[in-house]
Amino acid sequence: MGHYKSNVRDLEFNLFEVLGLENALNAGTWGDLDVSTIKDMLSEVARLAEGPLAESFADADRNPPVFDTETHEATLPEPFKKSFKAMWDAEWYRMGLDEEIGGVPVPRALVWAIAEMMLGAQPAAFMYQAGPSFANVLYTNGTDEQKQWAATCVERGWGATMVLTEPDAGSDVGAGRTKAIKQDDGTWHIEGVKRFITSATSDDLFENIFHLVLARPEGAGPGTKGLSLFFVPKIHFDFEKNELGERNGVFVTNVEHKMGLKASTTCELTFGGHGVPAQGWLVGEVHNGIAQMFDVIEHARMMVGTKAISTLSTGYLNALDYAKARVQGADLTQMTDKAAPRVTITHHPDVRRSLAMQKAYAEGLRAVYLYTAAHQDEELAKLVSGADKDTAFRVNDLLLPIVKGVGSERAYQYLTDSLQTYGGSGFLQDYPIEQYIRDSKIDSLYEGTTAIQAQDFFFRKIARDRGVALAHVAGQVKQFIDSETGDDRLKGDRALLATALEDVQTMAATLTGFLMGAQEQPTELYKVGLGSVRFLMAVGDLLIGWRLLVQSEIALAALDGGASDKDKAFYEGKVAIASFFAKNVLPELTASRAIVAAVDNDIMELDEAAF
Ligand code: ST9
Ligand code: FAD
Repeated sequence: MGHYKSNVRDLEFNLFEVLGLENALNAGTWGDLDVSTIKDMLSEVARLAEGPLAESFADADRNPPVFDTETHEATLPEPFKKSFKAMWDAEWYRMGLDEEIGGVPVPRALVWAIAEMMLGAQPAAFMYQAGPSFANVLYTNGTDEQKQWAATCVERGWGATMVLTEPDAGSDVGAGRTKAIKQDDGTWHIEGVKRFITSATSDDLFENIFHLVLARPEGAGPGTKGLSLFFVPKIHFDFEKNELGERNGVFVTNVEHKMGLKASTTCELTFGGHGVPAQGWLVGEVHNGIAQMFDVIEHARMMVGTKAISTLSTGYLNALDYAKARVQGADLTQMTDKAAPRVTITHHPDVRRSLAMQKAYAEGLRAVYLYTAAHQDEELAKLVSGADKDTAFRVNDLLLPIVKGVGSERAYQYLTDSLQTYGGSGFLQDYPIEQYIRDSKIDSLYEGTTAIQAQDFFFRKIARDRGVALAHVAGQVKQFIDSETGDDRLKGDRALLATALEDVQTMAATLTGFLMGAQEQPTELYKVGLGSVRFLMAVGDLLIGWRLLVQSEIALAALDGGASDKDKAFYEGKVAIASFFAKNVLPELTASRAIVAAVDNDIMELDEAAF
């Protein structure tokens, strides 16, 4: 048995009992896909994830890729390549792609449920599998000819990268200096050095790699709006003859040594620095690079959040197994009786508290990412929240920084609780948790750091949206608070949720006040910057609390209806954990509200020397 523990029961619960996916299947959008096929798919992926995909997880960490400066290529460990091949050959990457490029239409919530398990088992392998979904972005944004290329990329199984970052352009993508020079034949020569590029070398996993590169055409304006998106293959390809050609002038010039996620190559990529031009093609023949690249980024941000959440889930399930078996100390009520029987550590209140927090965040965040995914399909969004197409799009946009920003921060935070559950053993490489922690730290960094997610959330997804999506989601929370189902058993928790909603709405109003105030006094904007991560995390807690209580209501009904013995513990766990979260976490939002209300600029006025 490998390190990875899936939670298929919870995925099924979310998809069917909570989101009611079965009702959307009748729309016909996804052919004759039915409930039993979906359940079969989930168990098939779980088998793959827990088995061959997870198998090389630790080995790939201990024997990371080796870079050869002569060939500009890295060698990946063989066991990792075997795991990758097992996943690739199963062709799950086709799920959700456009049919015209070889895809299979399925609901996005299912795409991400499947992705969750692969990401938890072997995240680096999943990331090497980006080719088909990046080809889909080329398909959506490309010219008719480029659409054909996209189909070829999938058919021939090419790898892919997203290429934004430069040494002086990280969060500030618009500071990028990589140039694009137009050629007489309509193609472009790209010149510059990019860094931190994931999967830019991948041994012999693929016959070719296509890079989606942001570069600035000569004479274009500053900032992100002056960037254009280019398709740059590693090896030239004659799409008419279907033949590989010469090496293009884009070379990997370094592979980083990292804290975790070591099997994933993180590369410096040099364009046009080796005597061969790096030839690129302008995507869609339009200069709209940042918007096109955000089609990739939105997928990648969802992927990163799901990766983090999946890692927390397997961390918790591993810790739970350990806690059930580890005997240490006596029950607290018998602490003075030195001869009292020794108990498993699950008997200790503090271990229970910690396991409950891990379970609440793992399952609560899963519920949030799947709710978000439900808004990536018109049919399901309508059923889940009554959102029309436009609202569904906005809700998805609103929730992406929660999935990515809150998912990554909370996963990392509570994985340290999973490690703590093991005591000193957690510090050892005999167990997977220390690697989980190292591998998941990156999730709060790439694809926009948490600070960037928080600003995106407030400035773009709330203020610029004029609060439309936020009001829709808050309306859904309010509807739940005001409903009577679950009777008295949920009354206290609903009251806690009502206070949390009010706290979040007040925080949103406070930050909006600072934003308005900035028209008169620009430094008021600092207050938004000082409060925005706290606000992001608070909204995350509100949504987790809400989705857990929705689950509790469904679980109570199932228990009242006489759940099978097999399901009873599952539902009881749902009820207990929702209530635990409501009582132990939601009240903290009242303190956050007070802190945000009292934000001042003292720290901004402090001389740097005083730090
Ligand atoms: C990276 C990669 O870190 C890490 C991992 C790679 C893994 C690859 C594998 C992935 C596999 C995925 C598979 C999925 C499928 C699975 C299926 C399996 C079964 N939303 O605010 P402005 C646009 S890569 C949409 O003025 P600034 C918009 O066009 C590096 N669009 O920004 C806007 O124009 P307008 C990642 C947005 O001040 C324009 O940008 N690096 C959004 O110029 C300008 O907007 C980063 O993420 C949005 N949220 O620039 C950089 N926001 O306003 C982080 C902006 O007219 N930095 N646009 O609509 C930022 O995000 C900055 O805020 C900034 C600021 C660069 C946008
Ligand atoms: P900086 O932008 O220098 O940030 C440093 C600190 O300052 C952070 O805490 C940040 O939150 C804060 N900060 C910066 N600006 C602001 C601001 N305006 N407001 C508030 N706080 C701010 N890039 C790609 O293009 N493609 C890839 O495939 C890719 N893969 C990666 C894989 C790995 C393993 C790593 C480490 C990075 C990868 N990246 C990739 C780059 C990644 O997206 C960037 O590292 C990230 O966007 C942050 O940029 P930076 O490292 O330059 O940090």
